This record gives sequence, structure tokens and C-alpha cells, in this order.
Amino acid sequence: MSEDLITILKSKTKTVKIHRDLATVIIGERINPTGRKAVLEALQAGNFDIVRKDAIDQVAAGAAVLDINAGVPGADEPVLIQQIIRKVLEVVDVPLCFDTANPQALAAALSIYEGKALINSTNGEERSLNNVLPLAKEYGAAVIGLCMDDNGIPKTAEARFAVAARIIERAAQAGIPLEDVVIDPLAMAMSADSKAGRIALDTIKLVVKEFGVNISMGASNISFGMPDRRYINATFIAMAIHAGLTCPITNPLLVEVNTAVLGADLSMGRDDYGMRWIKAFRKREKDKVNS
Ligand code: THG
Repeated sequence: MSEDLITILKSKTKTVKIHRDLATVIIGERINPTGRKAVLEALQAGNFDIVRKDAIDQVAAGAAVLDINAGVPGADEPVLIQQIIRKVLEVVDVPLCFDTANPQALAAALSIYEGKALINSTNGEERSLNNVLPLAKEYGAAVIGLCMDDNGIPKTAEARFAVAARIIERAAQAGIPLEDVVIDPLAMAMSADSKAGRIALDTIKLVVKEFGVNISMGASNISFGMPDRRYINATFIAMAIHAGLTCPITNPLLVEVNTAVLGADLSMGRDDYGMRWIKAFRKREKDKVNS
């Protein structure tokens, strides 16, 4: 067993601590044109209204960090990600998570960011490690490592653990402290492989036991292709928190997901006197009256 580590993220004025004894840190997933046609079309038209609203709404719903994905086909991603960052920081002040596979876009984002960001992501591929780890070191950012490599996504928890171990080793060689490495076990669609959820949960347990690092995951991927996705997402996220997930990338506007996270934190003894649960209940009651 290893000690649970604290990952610190910062915006200009806010510090967010990710740790297994503290509140689960929701990374709001919605600023992402992939799979969201309205966002895609708005960004293509140079309109940032949806992005701004998504930033405000997600933070109000409990997101402590926002994921920023500027993957618009045909767009100049380094320019676009900087524009999105500026628009978002006009309306909220939370640490950001830069979700891009484009090293130029990542460097562009980090170069204008004031604080300590989370890089989403690197993985076990040589090219990715060589591109991303030096940027994490240069900017003092934390980095998410996905459990996949040049051979693809491993089919067993043990093999994904081995990829995580290699990413952690390479990060250390690059001068990145262990607490700044966050591992993503990869939640794949259960509709395509009914063991996908189980493999992710088992990977989390193996990685946490050995390294004590924080764990992120795109927790809604799991339900792609299934009806009533929000119930699957809610169940899975609660189970993953028990397994060791500490900073899920998810949609806090979905009440089922949001209450599952709060209920899991309460169940894990991370919500003193149930104050956060009660506060969220009161907010839902108030929102009902106002809508
Ligand atoms: N791991 C890491 N990063 C990730 C992922 C991951 N980033 C991208 C993705 N996976 C997580 N982000 C999203 C964003 C949106 C959706 C799912 C995952 C999504 N959108 C709705 C849909 O497609 O049905 C649309 C919602 C809407 O229009 O309101 O599901 O795994 N490290």
C-alpha cells in the first residue's frame, strides 16, 4: 500500500486539491465540440456564447476544474484553444484541464495560462511521452496519463497497470513529481465489451495500491451506445470512486451523476456532517422554485 498523494491545481486565485480524503473533484466535460454539434457549429462561426454558458453552469453545478477541448475539424487549434481559455476565464475562475492531442495547441494553452494546469493527456506512446512530458515539466503542470501505448489499449487490468507504471517512470525521469501524474484507466463502452467497466475498476485498484496517485477518467464513455446513459454513468462513477477515482471528467449538470458523486463522497466519509450533500439538496430545491 502506498500513501495517497495530493495533486494541486491552480487558477489565478483558486487552489484545488485532489486527494482521496477530500471531495471528489469534478472536471466538467462539456466544453468539447466532439459529439456536441451545437458547440461545434458555434465555434466554427466564432461564437463563444455556449462555451461561456457551459463554463458558468458547470461551475455552479459543482465542477471544480473545467476540461477545455478545442478539437474543431479544420480549425487552427492553437489559436482556438487560446480564444476559448480567454472566454472561459472572463466568466469563471477555476483551474483548467487542456484536452488536446496537438502539442502546438497544448503549448499555446500552457503559454497563456496563469496558474497550474492539468494536461489531458499523455499516454504510453513514445511520441506522446516525448511531446508532452517536457511541456508538463516546463510549465509545472500536472498531467493525465492514459493507460494505452503503441500497441493500443490493453485488454487486461494488469497490462493497463504496466502502461501506467511506465508513464510514471518516464514522468519521473522527466523531472515531474509523482503527485503531478494522474492516471486514467480508460473507461470504454460497455455496449461493445461488457467487461469494459470491470477492467477499468480493476485497473484503478491496482494503480492506487501501488502508487497512491490520483485517478481521472471520462466516466461517461462507459455508457456509449446504451439507453438511459445517465443511470449507468451514475452507478459506475460511484463504484469507481470507491475503487479510487478522485477526479472524474464528467457532466455535473446531470443530476443523477452529480448526486452519485455526492452520495459516494458521503458514503466514503468525505463529507463532514453531510454539509455538501445538504447544500446541493438546497440548491436543487431553489433551482426548482426559480425554473
Ligand atoms: N479520458 C480523458 N479525457 C477525455 C476522455 C477520457 N476527454 C474526452 C472524453 N473522454 C470526455 N469528455 C466527454 C465530453 C462529452 C461527452 C462525453 C465525454 C458526451 N457528450 C454527449 C453525447 O455525446 O451524447 C453530448 C452532450 C450534450 O450535447 O449535451 O457524452 O475518457 N482523460
